[in-house]
Amino acid sequence: MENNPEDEHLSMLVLIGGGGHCKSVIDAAKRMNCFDEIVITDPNIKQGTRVLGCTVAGTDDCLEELHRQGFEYAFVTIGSVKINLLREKIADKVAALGYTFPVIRDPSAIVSGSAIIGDGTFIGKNVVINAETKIGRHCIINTGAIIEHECSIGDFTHISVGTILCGEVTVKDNCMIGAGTTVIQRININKNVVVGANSAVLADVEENMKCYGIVNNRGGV
Ligand code: JB2
Repeated sequence: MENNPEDEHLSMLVLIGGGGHCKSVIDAAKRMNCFDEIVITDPNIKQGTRVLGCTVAGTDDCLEELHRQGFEYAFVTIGSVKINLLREKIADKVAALGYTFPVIRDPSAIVSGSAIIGDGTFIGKNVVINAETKIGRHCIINTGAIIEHECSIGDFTHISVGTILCGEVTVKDNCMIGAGTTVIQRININKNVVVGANSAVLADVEENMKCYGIVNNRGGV
């Protein structure tokens, strides 16, 4: 499932978005030791600027030319603190240009051999992903998150730093689970949900909800 580079040929990667999340991804990508060249596109950072040793090549208008030059891999490094629609829009555009999306997984992460990770997903430092978990495309599983056995995470969902999903939790597409949240076992969180930082999710959450604190059957704090 992991769409990652073979050792034999030059692996060139474009990161889309040069802010804070990009730095986390660069650090992990370098530690993976499988990309020979990494550049960045960003409309708000001057061309030629270096970010952790990687050059800003220009705006997203460069993506077509970079692909022609041999950049085969791309990765959306715009994080988010809300619903991830911009990430989705950019991923569609970049896929149409012919790029392949790798999984970028920091070597410190512990990922079960029976877990399935979708293309374009980031797995940060000290993440644990346990047996038979499925994670969709273009997700962010950020530093120190624990995703227990048999969880299911949709596409473009962001599990923020230090979050714990207990066993058999489902989190659907385009969700943002805030830092330090715990979701107890067998809970279903529907699509487009935002859960505030440090919450405890004890009941299922309907789609398009924003919730925080102790999320119980009364739907709130
Ligand atoms: O359309 C775009 C675009 N829109 C914004 N194309 C490209 N190539 N880049 C775009 N950007 C760029 O994304 C902005 O110009 C900016 O440089 C970058 C976003 O950086 P920022 O540091 O504001 O946020 P972030 O998304 O890298 O990080 C957030 O998400 C992470 C997961 C923060 O909340 C972090 O604290 C968090 N860890």
